[in-house]
Amino acid sequence: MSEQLKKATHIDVDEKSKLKDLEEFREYPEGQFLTTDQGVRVSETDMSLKAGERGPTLLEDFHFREKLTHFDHERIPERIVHARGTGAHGYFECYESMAEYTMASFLQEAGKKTPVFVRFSTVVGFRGSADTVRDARGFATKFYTEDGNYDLVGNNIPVFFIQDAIKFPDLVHSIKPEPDDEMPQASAAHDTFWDFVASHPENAHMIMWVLSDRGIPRSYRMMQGFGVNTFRFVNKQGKGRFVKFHWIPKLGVHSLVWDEAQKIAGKDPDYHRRDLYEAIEEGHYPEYELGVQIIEEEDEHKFDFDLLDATKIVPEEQVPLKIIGKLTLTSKPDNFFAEVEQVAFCPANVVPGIDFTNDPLLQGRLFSYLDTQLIRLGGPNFHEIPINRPLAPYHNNQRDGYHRMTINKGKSAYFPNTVGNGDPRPASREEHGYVHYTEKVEGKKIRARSDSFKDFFSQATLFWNSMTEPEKEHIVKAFHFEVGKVKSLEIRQRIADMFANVDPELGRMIAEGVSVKVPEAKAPQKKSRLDKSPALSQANKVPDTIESRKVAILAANGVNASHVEQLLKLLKEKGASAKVVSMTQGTLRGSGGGEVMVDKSYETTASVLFDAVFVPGGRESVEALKSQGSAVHFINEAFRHCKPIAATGEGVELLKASSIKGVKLSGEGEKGLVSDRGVVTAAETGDFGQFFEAFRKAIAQHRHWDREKKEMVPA
Ligand code: HDE
Repeated sequence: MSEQLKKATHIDVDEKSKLKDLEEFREYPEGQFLTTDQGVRVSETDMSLKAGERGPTLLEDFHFREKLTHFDHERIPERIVHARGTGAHGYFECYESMAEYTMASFLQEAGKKTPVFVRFSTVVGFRGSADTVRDARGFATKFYTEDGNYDLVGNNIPVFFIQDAIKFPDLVHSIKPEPDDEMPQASAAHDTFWDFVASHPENAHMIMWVLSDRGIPRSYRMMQGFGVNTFRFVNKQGKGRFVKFHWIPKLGVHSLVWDEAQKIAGKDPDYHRRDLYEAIEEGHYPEYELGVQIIEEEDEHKFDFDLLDATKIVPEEQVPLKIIGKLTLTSKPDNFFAEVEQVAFCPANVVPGIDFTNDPLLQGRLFSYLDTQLIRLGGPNFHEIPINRPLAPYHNNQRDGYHRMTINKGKSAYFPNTVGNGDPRPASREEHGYVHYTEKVEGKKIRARSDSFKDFFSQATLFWNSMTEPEKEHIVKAFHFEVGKVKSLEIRQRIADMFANVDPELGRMIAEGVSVKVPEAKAPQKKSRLDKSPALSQANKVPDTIESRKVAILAANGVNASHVEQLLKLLKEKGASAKVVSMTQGTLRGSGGGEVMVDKSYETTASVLFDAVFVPGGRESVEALKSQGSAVHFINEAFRHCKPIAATGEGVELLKASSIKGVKLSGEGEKGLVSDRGVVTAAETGDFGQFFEAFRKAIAQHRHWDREKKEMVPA
């Protein structure tokens, strides 16, 4: 390689490179004068220039015109899907060299760090819709690598509704608000969507996932991500292998419950966005490991499904995950519009070492993203927008267009040329030129679907069989909600009939909940080779950590301040936190002296915004709480949502005064520590450390589904 070429191609990228690159575009207003867009200082911005104090505004007021005109043009179209989202900067660290499998530069050496920008999103809702709706979540990552930008544009569910991209407009039209009255917002629970589902049995597997707890994540930091489509790794020797991508959150996979999710949508529609940004601000940087499933080309046809069918997973029990690196999110964007709104992901943005497959869903995706971005971002130069600009230098003969920023030097804008010395010139594979994988393809032009794509139910059944009892119950209830909102009894019947193919029991339970006929039991059309895939159940993915969990402490005047203090200290040591919640904000008097600061009143928060509740002792405090409907409701609701609840000393009496039932409390015979299905009580506290450890374990468990049957608790 010539010295000149080396200079042109070699860049050093580290985890901070993109943030440094953005610095050139940041604007700091501190200590500055207000100016027009032309840099002219403005002397007056509150009054327009008029002909006389009571006269008409003059056209020559350039500041007025500029200010209004810019405002009038502030909006751009929202994304057609994934409109509601949030994003963060971070970096990816490679654990071990993957050179054997891929030449992707960011996967060549252990310890190599590459900057990334990630955008999480819901799919269906408009840009201003609530975060906690039932939906799939987008998980899109842009890697700013030495060899150009690589976008891994994934979802939190490993399969998709349809098998062929040509169906995407039909799917999206059916799930978006209905066209006559634009209802409902951010919800699939309406006739057109379920009509679509009933006509497309290939939806069955995805529907099982969306209606499971995966459809209502507790946090973007507690959900998995999947590339969904099968991609290809290609190594330096040109050898290709199939690859599936997985993100695995270090905090485990956790969800909300449906009643809670709906309430949060009103109490804090920004719940997931806030959660992500608060975690980053508090230094709880979200972390996800990258896992890959690598499949040799010779093994392509060894499975009982087609690897190119995006409605199928590759069970981890058949091809284990290889963990190859870690993503850490370390900073919020400085400006939401500039970064989160303007970022443009595209599955076709690949780098040498990563290639496509013939998955017909992927093939359509390769076209659609850039196409939609051309209109959303207003022309062909959106790659120049700071957040989209690669760190790798770019040189080509593309020219002009709206909002062109680059000033291309020289006379030639064509190839080959002699006037420009032949530059910019194509690079060989050795010079990191992208060479498409040489796959042999033959066939007739035909609009058809391979027979290998026609098994619609076996993996939906595998998913169902892999769920624990509570997870199954949640799915059935979700069907009752979604299909119960469908007005057409005929569509409801078609859905019950369709899902009887997944499991006759499931078909029966759906039918019974939405008042249609129980479908006749049918023999399964095709069975998956596996009976169960334990990797599919969230219940098998619970790490022993309470990092970044939020606990509410209910208190009033006369609270045992020492218990509050001890809990706060111990939670902090474990990376969790707590807020004191009371009738009004201000300061509370402690029982043995001292003061406790109130963080939130019942007006400004609710149990649904916490992971757990603690009621400290203090006779006067607990007597007050017992008479406060809001405090009793707080306990009932947390119990109904199967959250950990703890109480010390007189605090146990608030639990007794609430409607919770079916769990053993301290003081009923036993006065010491009692821990029963997530309710941890100690009427006589004794060793606070021991009490805390029981509470900590209950929080790490996240939810205590074995209490769910007691949901008669009014809340
Ligand atoms: Fe997308 N998808 N999609 N999608 N998708 C878009 O591109 C599309 C699919 C995904 O945070 C759009 O810039 C087609 C699967 C994410 O900016 C659009 C098909 C998966 C995001 C588009 C699919 C995704 C999008 C809308 C099937 C999981 C948000 C705005 C045939 C692997 C990215 C945009 C962000 C966004 C098309 C299916 C993930 C219209 C045609 C499967 C995370 O181009």
